[in-house]
Amino acid sequence: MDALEQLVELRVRALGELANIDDVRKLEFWRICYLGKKSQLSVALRSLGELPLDDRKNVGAGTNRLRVELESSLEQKKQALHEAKLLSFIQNDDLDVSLPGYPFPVGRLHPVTQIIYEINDIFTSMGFQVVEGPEVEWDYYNFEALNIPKEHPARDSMATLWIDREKDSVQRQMLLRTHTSPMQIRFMERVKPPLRIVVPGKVYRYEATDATHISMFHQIEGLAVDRGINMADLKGTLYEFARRFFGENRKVRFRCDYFPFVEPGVEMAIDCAVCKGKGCRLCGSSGWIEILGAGMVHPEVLKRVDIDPEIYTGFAFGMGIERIPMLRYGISDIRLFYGSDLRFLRQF
Ligand code: YSA
Repeated sequence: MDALEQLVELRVRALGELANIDDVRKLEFWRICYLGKKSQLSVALRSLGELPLDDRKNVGAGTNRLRVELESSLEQKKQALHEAKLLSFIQNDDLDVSLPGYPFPVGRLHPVTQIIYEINDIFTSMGFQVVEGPEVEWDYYNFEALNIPKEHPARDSMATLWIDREKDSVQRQMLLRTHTSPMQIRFMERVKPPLRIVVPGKVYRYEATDATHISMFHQIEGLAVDRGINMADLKGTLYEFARRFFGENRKVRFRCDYFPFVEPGVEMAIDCAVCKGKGCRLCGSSGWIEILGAGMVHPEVLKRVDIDPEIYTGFAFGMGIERIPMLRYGISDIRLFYGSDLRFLRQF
């Protein structure tokens, strides 16, 4: 039998056997036998070079044609077996296609992250740019440059977590930032007015926890510096934020406050969502919850970053983020955000 006759005989045998196969395991044996590396077809292809030149072209083309035919017959058979199996499942009632599938767990953003994005959106729509800064900070940026030198009583209001305090020199002491205000300095060192930024991020304080205080929380800093900025711009911006975030009907209160890096300084509070201003555990019976400190940027702070306070003025604010969703949804304890209780977190 010459090579071409052998191919014809191989084709009849292979397709005949394939037609009788009725399960996937046997199909794999068939594949190895007729298309595998040691199959008659592969050996024939490899030994083409040994044939006389005249036969080589015909036998080569025939072998390749047969390989393509066997491969496509294999695919068709696989598909047919698969469909037959599915059909038998349905006919024997082994498969109920109307059953619901397995639930696929989908993650979501933490409520505090969702709130940060929402606040960012409100301020960016008012022309503010979002920037971020380091959580491990130098004493200089966290305190000194903000008019809070060593031994200043304002340091006591921000119980600080220090890093390697003893080892470092006085100028180079490191800490976990107690507020986002250091980014005012860092940004104004690099960028000169006009400027408008918000800075969201984590801050740390060595504090006892209660319903409204925790030792790691988030703040968002705001800073706007330009010619002719005044207190009305600060109040207008914060009123607009409160109106867009909490709605028209919530009450907002401004009171004088002291921060060494502003002059004058204010605090802003919103009426308590839990007791509707009557007084409860969350608001310490006052009916109000303080959400931010703010004021006009102190001239000394501007001078420190080479901005002339005779030409430029600015306002700044620092808002505690966790207290914002507490006010909006009436959440009575700040610790719920970090308790990892999915029953709480899944509500947002
Ligand atoms: C003031 C003036 C400016 O021009 C700019 C910023 C500021 C704010 C200042 N840096 C600051 O941190 N003030 S603050 O100590 O009163 O904190 C600001 C807000 O953070 C508070 O109003 C409160 O909402 C939140 N906060 C403070 N301690 C907290 C806390 N939230 C949760 N847990 C704590 N322990």
